[in-house]
Amino acid sequence: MGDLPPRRVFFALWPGDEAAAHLAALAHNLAGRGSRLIPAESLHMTLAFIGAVTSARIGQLESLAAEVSGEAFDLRLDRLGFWPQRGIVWAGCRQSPEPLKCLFKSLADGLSGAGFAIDDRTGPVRVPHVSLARHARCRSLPRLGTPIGWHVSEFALIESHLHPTAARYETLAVFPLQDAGAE
Ligand code: 2AM
Repeated sequence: MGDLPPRRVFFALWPGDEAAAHLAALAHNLAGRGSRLIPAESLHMTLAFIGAVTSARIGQLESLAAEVSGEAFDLRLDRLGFWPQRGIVWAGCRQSPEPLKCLFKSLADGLSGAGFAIDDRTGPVRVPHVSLARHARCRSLPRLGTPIGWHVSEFALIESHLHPTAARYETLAVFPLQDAGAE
């Protein structure tokens, strides 16, 4: 029996339907002709991109994520950005919420403890963001009037299936975050 092909996975926060619809509408208004809008059901905030792993290692990722401790929190996206090299229009936070930083740290510690490297192309200073459109050309961005957000009560392990025009994302497992004040 041949080796199974590697699977491309990452951990992410997924918006609820309402926030996703707002973000998709925003993307529609911002991105110019020729850009590739990310559909509402695919919008997400990546926590940690792992990349290609064998199926056997997916079980390991699920076990370490189940050990991650994190608190539920409200995420408010109140800033727009543009990365010209990849033509990405994104929404992010002026200031990262503390529970998001703690969640990332706890997950990153678990990953490095198990020998996984995080491949973060936003650079040494992480920029948590939701990509809204790719291949965009943008001269200027408006200020984001009303922040868009959602209550983050879980994070997920996602598999990315690459297709010629877009990726399709499949949720492999979700991991609940604790409500503040819960025992
Ligand atoms: P992006 O939206 O800024 O491209 C799935 O590919 C998700 O993982 C995307 O949200 C993507 O971010 C993110 N990601 C982060 N680092 C990545 C990398 N090195 N390669 C591919 N995707 C990466």
